[in-house]
Amino acid sequence: MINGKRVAVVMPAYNAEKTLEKTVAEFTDIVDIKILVDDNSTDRTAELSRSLGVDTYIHDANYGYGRNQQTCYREALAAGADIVVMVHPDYQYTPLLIPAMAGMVASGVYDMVLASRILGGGALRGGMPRYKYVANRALTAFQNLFLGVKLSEYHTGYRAFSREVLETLPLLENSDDFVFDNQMIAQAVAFGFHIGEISCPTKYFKEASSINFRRSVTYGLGVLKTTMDFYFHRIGLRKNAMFLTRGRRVSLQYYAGNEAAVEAVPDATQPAANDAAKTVTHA
Ligand SMILES: Nc1nc2c(ncn2[C@@H]2O[C@H](COP(=O)(O)OP(=O)(O)O)[C@@H](O)[C@H]2O)c(=O)[nH]1
Ligand SMILES: [Mg+2]
Repeated sequence: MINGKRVAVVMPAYNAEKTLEKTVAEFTDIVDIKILVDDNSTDRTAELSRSLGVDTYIHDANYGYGRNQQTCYREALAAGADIVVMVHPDYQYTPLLIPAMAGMVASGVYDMVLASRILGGGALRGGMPRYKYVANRALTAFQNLFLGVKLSEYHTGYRAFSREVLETLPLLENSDDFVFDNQMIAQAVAFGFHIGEISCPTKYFKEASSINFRRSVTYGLGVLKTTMDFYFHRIGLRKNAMFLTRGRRVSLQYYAGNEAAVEAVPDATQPAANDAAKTVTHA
């Protein structure tokens, strides 16, 4: 709790077994709700998550990082969160900054907070590959120009949101892939939310990064497209559901009439039924 507001931390996970425990160990007691969504990992991420007392949801297929976040936010809203912080379970960003980020949202000054690896200048020292750094700076300059805001970077995976942001943005119109993160910032700008930044160190090591050069190029092209989608929408050339109030949003109605969507998985090692992981299907 901060300022009487319930804080949820959500972790979109894929094969995070080696780094999950270290990540969760840095959660402080302001965290009321802990959620992990396992995107059909091939390792023991979900079992470990459950044993650490984290509410665990398992996708019945590998739907991608964007779809994973849709489940994360839906479950955080369902659990009654007022503030939601996303942190990656790969220990790339320290969870020690969760209270600071959640506090900025709880203050009411910001609706959304990004933990920037560029502010403070630690990205290269933390081992960010040079080509990623250069692309980050160039894409950031490009987006600042077309989105009309001034952020130090758009590509961090460490963010905090107010409940209102998650209920308002049409997140179901976004990509299932990594560019989801970028689309979400463009949407927040389009809907007039106030975005704050905080500096954050980053660490690049084997388990913390699976995005290779090819996937980075796909992501970069997606960022360019997102920027143009935003711009064309804004000047009225081509409207895009991603930026419309009637775009599809994360909704708790998702499960209504679709009981098969979430099914409790019995687990012999967990006597209490509500401790069991749930399987989530997006069929
Ligand atoms: N849901 C989902 N998450 C993924 C997938 N691949 C990676 N991730 C998660 O996305 C986050 C970012 O990926 P990562 O490889 O660390 O990217 P990088 O740190 O930017 O190089 C990590 O927390 C991963 O667990 C996937 O196929 N599905
Ligand atoms: Mg990573």
